Amino acid sequence: MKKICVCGMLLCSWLAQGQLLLSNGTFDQNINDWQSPSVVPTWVASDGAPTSGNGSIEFSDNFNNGSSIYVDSELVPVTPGYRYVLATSYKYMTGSVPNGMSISIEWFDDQENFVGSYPWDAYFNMWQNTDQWHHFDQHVENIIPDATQARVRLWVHQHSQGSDDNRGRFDDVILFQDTVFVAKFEGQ
Ligand SMILES: [Ca+2]
Repeated sequence: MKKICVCGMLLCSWLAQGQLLLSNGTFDQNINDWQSPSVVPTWVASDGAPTSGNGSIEFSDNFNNGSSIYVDSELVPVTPGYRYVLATSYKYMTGSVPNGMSISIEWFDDQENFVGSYPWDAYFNMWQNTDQWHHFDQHVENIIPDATQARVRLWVHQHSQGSDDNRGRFDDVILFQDTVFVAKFEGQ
């Protein structure tokens, strides 16, 4: 509970300063600005993480071949060499726990050419209580010199067998530029 409170304070602080890059990370009214070529996400009006409250995004599949499904945010401007905070709340429900859930950033240049995707180690702890909201956050450095735009990708990883649903719910997704300038580019 203490961690949730701290997170809530930080989110409120960032919201007040207008520094959040994603236009709709709280899903308070809808899931606008998020899309996916692989699944149809749904808006959950009656559930949400404690910080922003009701309104969250959910998607699922039961094509259990070990593949993954995802939903993307809109493209937002980022600055090469800077550090970013990547955070979200997540939840999985009894009877439809996915094989895994994670979050990553897709990086693009000025022309919207894809230039990279990482971090790949941002897998959530799936050994916590079901039917409860949990928090994940991580620092990510923009180490690609041409990466001036980015989008957040929310992942649900499917089981490799069986017919169970893999259902993941996300809320309070944050991409935020930290004040730390890193300037440590790939290959340098
Ligand atoms: Ca919410």
